[in-house]
Amino acid sequence: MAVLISDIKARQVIDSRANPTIETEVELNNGIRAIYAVPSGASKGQREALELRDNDNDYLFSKSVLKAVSNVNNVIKKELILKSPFEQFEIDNLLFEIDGTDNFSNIGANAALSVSMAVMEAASKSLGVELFNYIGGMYSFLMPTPLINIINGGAHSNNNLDLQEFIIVPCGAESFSQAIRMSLEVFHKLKEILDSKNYKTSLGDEGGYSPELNNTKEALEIILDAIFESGYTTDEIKLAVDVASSEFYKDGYYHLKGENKILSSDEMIKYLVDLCQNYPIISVEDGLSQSDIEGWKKLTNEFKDKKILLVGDDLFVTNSEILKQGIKDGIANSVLIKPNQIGTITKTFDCVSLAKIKGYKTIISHRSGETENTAIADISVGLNAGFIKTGSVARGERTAKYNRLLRIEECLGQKAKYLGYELIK
Ligand code: 2PG
Ligand code: MG
Repeated sequence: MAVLISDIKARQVIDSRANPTIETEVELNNGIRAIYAVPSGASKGQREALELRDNDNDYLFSKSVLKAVSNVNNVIKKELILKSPFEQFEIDNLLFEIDGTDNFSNIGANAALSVSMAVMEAASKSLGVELFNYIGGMYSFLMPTPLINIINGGAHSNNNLDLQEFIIVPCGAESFSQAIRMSLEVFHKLKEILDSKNYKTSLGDEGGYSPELNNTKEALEIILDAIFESGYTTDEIKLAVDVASSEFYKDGYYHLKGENKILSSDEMIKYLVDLCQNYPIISVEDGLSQSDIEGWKKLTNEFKDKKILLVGDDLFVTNSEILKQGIKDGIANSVLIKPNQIGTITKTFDCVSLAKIKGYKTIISHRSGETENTAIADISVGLNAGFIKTGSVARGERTAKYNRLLRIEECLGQKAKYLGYELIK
């Protein structure tokens, strides 16, 4: 009997920021079922595919997704019933055809992605293989080096920190599980240090601490203290930042409110160069705004001899067309990959493939508003992506991904590789 999609049902559920989101359940005619719930960003790129919200002032602060739910149940479902779940490419193309635009501005990228991912998961379950194996087959072996966000600022917190994410990267670990162990130790030590200095240790949106520190350097210094006091060196644990600078770029200037600075593009580049000279930073994400392309060219040139990832998130929005242009312009050297920025898993893979062919590093990423779903963990291994960014080592929606990776590492056994710093050198 051919395996076919027999039912599709979407509903409204909750994300980690107490906002409504869409989840879709796909059922196959062999009884297999799979669910995917869509995450949501706070600092979104301007050119992301459309996240359809109802904008109904009287209901759930305008954030309900009932139109997206209805689009799955009433528009998409009838087109996909009796299709093979193994034809991911056709299914994802059909989603674009149903929508009629290239950014899902009709049915919503949240509606589309919920279906695309649930179909992929149903197909892998139907074959009885792990999702990462379904994605990458025998060739999947690389455990991602995690970028673990332990201090939250910017749009993910209500403190004064201008930069959005202060991250540790356990580059010197020998395995993914050792990388997690090191990160847990630093995370606990950081709490002790913050407590001892009477800073709040409440958690921000991505599970990192959200202390009232005054500026970027203070945040980096205190993380370094936590690394050293945990008995590690900066050869073993490096730092990374997500500047998320599009959030504070206005009228051609970078407004660092917490630091009370207004910087031109050139000054912002200098600010980043100085940071990287003074701290063991191996990755800078969205160092400049998505609209400051001339600045990006200079920034990339400035960093050309440094072993530092310059990551485009808002800059490329997981869109291979936009990435293609960026490669032509010679900007950045790495790309953040977020499936909900583009709306289907096929398009997500397109972007990863292009990046790899062109020598850009790939970091598979969560969103700040997450769900319990763990597919990005499997995607990171399935594609041998190299890196994953999925928040801190606290809060269930973040630990779900790390725990899934711990299971995958065990499942890969001897075959699992963790490259850490090798990926950057
Ligand atoms: C980012 C992400 C995830 P958001 O900017 O990289 O960390 O945040 O989901 O809010 O866009
Ligand atoms: Mg980002």
